[in-house]
Amino acid sequence: MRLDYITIFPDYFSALNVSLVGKAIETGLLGVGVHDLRQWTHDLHRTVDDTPVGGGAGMVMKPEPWGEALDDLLAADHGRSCLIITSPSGEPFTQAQAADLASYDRLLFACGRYEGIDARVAQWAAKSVEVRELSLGDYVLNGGEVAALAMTEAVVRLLPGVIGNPESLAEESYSGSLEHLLEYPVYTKPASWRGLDVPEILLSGHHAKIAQWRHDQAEELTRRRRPDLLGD
Ligand code: J9N
Repeated sequence: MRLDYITIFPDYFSALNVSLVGKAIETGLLGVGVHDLRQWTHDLHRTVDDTPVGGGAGMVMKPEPWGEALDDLLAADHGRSCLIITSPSGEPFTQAQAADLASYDRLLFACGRYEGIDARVAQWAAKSVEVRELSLGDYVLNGGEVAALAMTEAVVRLLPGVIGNPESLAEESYSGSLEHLLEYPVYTKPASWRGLDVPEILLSGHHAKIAQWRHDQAEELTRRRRPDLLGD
């Protein structure tokens, strides 16, 4: 998979060289490009923003640098591509979105700042590439960089060969068999630590009873923290 990011803060993306994503880059499973939006400006001050037409607070990102950046980065054919525009007004990014995006050959993230990118940029881009406006969640960030990094990690770990043991993917919250439940609590050794004991059932060796206990725990936790996931 090929990943490109357009941003005015390229330094955020040094985090991509760490951990699983970093490994995937090293092994050639991933190709990454980080692009400073200001390289597509032409004025002395490398201006990327302007005041909103119609009035209002804050600044809006100008369409011209984005247009030129996308012209350049979409010029070559990279296979099935999706342009992702991170925005608090986007569709919610979910595990299902992550799984879907993992099937693309190329993802291009447009990371906005200020009050957003002039709406014509998404309109123009949609003439030549699939565009998704996605939100990381119902809170406001200063820019799209952190959202793009979070989405990247959620997608990349689903690519074949990135996670050593695919079973660990199937068992977790929001996917596979426990689709609508949070994960049950987990323990490791020692069996007793600072006066706190691992639940006895987990030491019993009764696999069916352990599976039942975990399911009950997951259900109770979900009822308490995320009743919206149960839908009843
Ligand atoms: N979920 C989400 C995205 C954002 C952004 S993108 C660009 C600025 C703010 N905030 N929250």
